[in-house]
Amino acid sequence: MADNADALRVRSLFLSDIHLGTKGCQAELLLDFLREVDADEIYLVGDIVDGWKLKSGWYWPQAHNDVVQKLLRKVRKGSRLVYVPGNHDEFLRDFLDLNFGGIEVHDQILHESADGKHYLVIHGDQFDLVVRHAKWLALLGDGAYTAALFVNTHLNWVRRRLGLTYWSLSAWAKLKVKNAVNFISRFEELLAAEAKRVGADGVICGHIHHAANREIDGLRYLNTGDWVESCTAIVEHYDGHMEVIRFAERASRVPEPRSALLPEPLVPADALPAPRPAAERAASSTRAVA
Ligand SMILES: [Mn+2]
Repeated sequence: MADNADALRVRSLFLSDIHLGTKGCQAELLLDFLREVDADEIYLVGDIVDGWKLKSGWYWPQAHNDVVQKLLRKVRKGSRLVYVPGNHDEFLRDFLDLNFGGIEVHDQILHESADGKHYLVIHGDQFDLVVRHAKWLALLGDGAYTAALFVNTHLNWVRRRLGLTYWSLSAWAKLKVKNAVNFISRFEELLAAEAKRVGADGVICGHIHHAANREIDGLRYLNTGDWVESCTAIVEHYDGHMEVIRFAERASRVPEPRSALLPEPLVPADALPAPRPAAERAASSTRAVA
């Protein structure tokens, strides 16, 4: 069934923030990764194609085509493919709950793992406005929070129709590194809270290009990371165990320096909090594909 007899077979594979159509996309590494992993279900958790960038200048090399072909091939071989759009491919939000030749498109969806847990799968950009204005929204109460979620989505729809660009998280974060670190932790807390609100056991999201597998307030917070900088994915094994795969760390080819290419890293590595203790790291078990 697998393209590659030695491929790692997992129950589910979660990928986000690939940004096909931009020079920063690590399409070659992603192709290598897709050759090594097969999954019953593949979730594309947003910002797979960068529609905002494509509009300002067409960049679509063969490798980007190959990624699309590789994913479609997996569908033909029996994988279920669920596409949850993000802010950079929100043109797909006009086609929600449709099915294109075996590809399902949903704004958000619940994934049930092999061990019976429910995960809210959502890109996460819906919370940008709330994250940035969390303090005064908290003062205004529940209604303001819901309104901000609504405004966030519709404001971007209008911006897109007017040909404007999406508010840039990385540009905003660069103004102040401390902002970015705060943004990440507030984003993580909000997404975990959203999972709780919908009655799920955890959340699987993307958007901030920062892979994670940790517990927040009794909820499992999983972030798929990205294929611009970190080359990470989440896999669910057949026992329901979730794992972050950091492909760049084991790949023989080291990615070229991305300094000149956009999008840029959200937070410089040295600005991030110190690594967690080894025991805790083991618990969230990060390892490369064998
Ligand atoms: Mn995004």
